[in-house]
Amino acid sequence: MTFELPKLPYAYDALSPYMSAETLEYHHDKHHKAYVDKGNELAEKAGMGGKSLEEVVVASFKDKSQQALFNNAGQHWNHIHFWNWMAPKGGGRKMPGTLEKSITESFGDFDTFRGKFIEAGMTQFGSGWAWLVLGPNGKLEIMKTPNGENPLAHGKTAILGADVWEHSYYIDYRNARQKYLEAFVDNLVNWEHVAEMFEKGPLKVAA
Ligand code: MN3
Repeated sequence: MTFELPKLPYAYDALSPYMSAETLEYHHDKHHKAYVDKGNELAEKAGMGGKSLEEVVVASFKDKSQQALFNNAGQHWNHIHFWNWMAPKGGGRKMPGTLEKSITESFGDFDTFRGKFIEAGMTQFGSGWAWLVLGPNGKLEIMKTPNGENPLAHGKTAILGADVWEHSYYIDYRNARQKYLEAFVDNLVNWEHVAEMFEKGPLKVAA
């Protein structure tokens, strides 16, 4: 397949004031577009043009000579979902019941989940991502990864991810990553979409 830059699922100013139009213009139109363009070029060169995006992510992670392809394909996957993991008037603890039940069973309560997710983003040194993933026994787990790495590369299924690269928050929050992560959980998360990914269950990727 050819990687394509998806349209944002909302207007550029729809997440304001928690994420500005300026941030989304740069993040989507420049950063994500660059991953798509470079990813297509490298996938073609690697002879992986016929694979699905998920297959390219898994195969290029295993083959260390394809690190550059992995970086771009991984980031393409991450950002496709990142745009959908946010919505206007999102965030907070109002979410579909099955997901709420699983968060409570996995972490004890919502506030513990919130604290652990934010902590993962805060302790990811440098660029990377904080994740909520489906664990092996149906429980939910928190993960963090550097750069373009994602749970998919490790055989896990992400149902929520927060981009903690500086390009995701520096315009709106400068160096205050904590404030950005708090706003992400409290005001931006599209819990409906997280619940949809939760209901779908583990991703199966042949590579
Ligand atoms: Mn990004």
